Amino acid sequence: MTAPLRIGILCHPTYGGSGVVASELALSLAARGHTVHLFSHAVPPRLARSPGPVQMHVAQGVPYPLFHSTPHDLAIVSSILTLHRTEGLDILHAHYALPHAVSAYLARSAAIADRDKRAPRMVTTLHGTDITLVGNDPSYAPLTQFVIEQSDAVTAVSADLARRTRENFCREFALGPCAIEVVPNFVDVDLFHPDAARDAERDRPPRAVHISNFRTVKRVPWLLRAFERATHGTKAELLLVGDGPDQQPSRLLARELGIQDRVRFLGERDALPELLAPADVFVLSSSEESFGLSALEAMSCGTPVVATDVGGVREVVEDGVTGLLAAADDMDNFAENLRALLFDRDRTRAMGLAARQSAVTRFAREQVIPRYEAVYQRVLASTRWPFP
Ligand code: GMT
Repeated sequence: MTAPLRIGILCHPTYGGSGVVASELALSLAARGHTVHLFSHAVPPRLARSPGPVQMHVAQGVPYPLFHSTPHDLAIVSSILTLHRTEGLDILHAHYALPHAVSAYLARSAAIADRDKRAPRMVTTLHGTDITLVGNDPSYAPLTQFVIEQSDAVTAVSADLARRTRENFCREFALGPCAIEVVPNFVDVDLFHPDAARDAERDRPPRAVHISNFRTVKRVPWLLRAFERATHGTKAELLLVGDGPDQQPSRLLARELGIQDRVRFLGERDALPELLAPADVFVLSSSEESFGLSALEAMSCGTPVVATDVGGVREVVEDGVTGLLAAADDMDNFAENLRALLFDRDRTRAMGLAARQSAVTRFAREQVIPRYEAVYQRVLASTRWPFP
């Protein structure tokens, strides 16, 4: 346990991914005695259902006819400044480079302009598409690079993401952005537990489960085709949890493939451990995936993973031990892996035990949170420019 700090966390209020990581981090830091403020344009669902003592600042900004959309990222900067000028903040921790590292940079710059010797230090955590898809688009790339370079510390959720960030964004002359530290995502292994739901239906058909935001990168239509190939002529079922742009097209495709009776679209749910623990397999078919937080939550529930071998997925899922991986363009292999695990309960059980073990020993929340605290302590001890 380190000395209590005043920490401001900036994040997207998403149902999954970085919104979950930021909310769980905020709650864990508060439980460890830090004063934690969370800034977003809405309350992230994972925070909303917790009684933890995190102070939430919803900054939405004022709509004005000149604005095409309300700039809530600027309202977040003002909200941070108001708090810093009254109560003080030691750390600003931005999750997902855009726009949060930009907001943190602006808030820190304003505090420095105040000639405030206690201007907060700025930590940026890169999550994935902020580097691989959105952040490296020419419309944002120079800004992404700038805020990476201006951060007092940068962390990435996998070694693969750190490598890709270095390749795409690190310049020789910069002050130290290449020292990107890998701090992996984490899981509450008590909440995401194999006993989260006892399986009453002993004789039910084999079941796969998928959780995502149904964006193109998750390739849910591809998953439906692979599932059909793996389970043709069987009663195996697929539960799809979450919502997003590809949900409606996927419903139509399930009908077209004739699997509509075996595929259920559950929408966004809070009861994730109860859905993950009884499943035989968790499936993830992304074309890009820096980490795969849902796969880790499944592993913690003792459910092995069938996934595409992209990005940082192999740092989470050990091929042949805690799950099976296939090349992203190899649907035959993916379907073969899915069939192999869905219809061999002994093998699935053995891999599920290994998955749980891996989650507990490598990704438990208690192991990862101190690594963020160490980053905070390091940047606070640093005398790096531009602090007065
Ligand atoms: O871009 C997305 O689809 C969402 C994004 C996010 O910021 O929530 O997900 C990324 O961050 C998660 C939390 O660190 C990782 O578990 C996901 O793998 C990552 N998504 C991708 O890389 C596609």
